[in-house]
Amino acid sequence: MTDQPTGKSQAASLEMVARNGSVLRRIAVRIPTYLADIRENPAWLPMFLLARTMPARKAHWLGAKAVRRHENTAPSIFPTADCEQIVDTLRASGLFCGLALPTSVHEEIARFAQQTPCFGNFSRRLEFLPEDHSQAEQRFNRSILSGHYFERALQCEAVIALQRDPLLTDIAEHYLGGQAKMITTRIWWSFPTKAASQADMRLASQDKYHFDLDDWRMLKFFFYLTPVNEDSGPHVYLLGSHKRRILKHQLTLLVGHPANEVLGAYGANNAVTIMGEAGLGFVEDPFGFHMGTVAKRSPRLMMEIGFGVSRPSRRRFHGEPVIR
Ligand SMILES: O=C(O)CCC(=O)C(=O)O
Repeated sequence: MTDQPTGKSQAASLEMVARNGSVLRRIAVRIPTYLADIRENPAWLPMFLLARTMPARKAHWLGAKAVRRHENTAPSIFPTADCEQIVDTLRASGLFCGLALPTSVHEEIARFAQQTPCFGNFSRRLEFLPEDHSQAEQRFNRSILSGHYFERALQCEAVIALQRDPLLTDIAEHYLGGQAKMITTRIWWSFPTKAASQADMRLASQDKYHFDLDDWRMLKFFFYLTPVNEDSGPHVYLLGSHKRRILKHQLTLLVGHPANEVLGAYGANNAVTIMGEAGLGFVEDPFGFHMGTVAKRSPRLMMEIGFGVSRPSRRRFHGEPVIR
């Protein structure tokens, strides 16, 4: 006699098949990017496999070198920021919020972004001016969730000035150690759109708590270049999750996990939603769980300057995945 599945057990196994299918799709969409990373730098693979485990991370942190002495540094555009206080806050909670870009700087970067064509959904085939977002959706016959500038970001002088600001290097070196080096510079839009595909949502990592594994130790500076409220896709960070990891999240290849699981493990009351005026800057250890949320009504323009401790990847420097 064979066991007949009950309605309940049938529903449970269908749910499991669906969940496994979605996990495989999430891994599959990133495989071309992972293969490109390994080809460019074989040391990326051990990092990717091990840096998610707490023992390997802790061992790696032991290699942090003393901070270098810099002679004749230019004045910072953040004259009142206190490096030591920011680093202490980062160590304790993983997040420091409260940098402010001078108006002239954030306006120059936003103007550059408005006048420069961006690439939709990370695809160089979907090129359009941000003000033409709706027409571009019609022209390409698909919803467009994000618009990236990739290497074009470096055509803007204010971006270069911000990259070179001594405060950013100072904070990165005091937090990550003397090996700290810049590994990313990105500017991108999050656009309100209807019916974004699951694949595009996955690539944009929107509405999904995840941690970053682009290097053993990382620090990211984010700056809002448009005002951000609950309707324009605010960034969310889970305080304290940069130094804890439940075993399940150390032993899986996935970096994104369901909100209920993440909030249950690291505390829903630790979730901070960051909103503010254009020019607001915050710094985070992206090993802590975080996410961008979907822009519901107004677009968000964001800039990131990231630091790590390994040789930067040319492609990852501007956040460009390999898409097929
Ligand atoms: O768009 C955002 O706010 C989040 C970006 C992000 O998740 C990342 O850089 O890892």
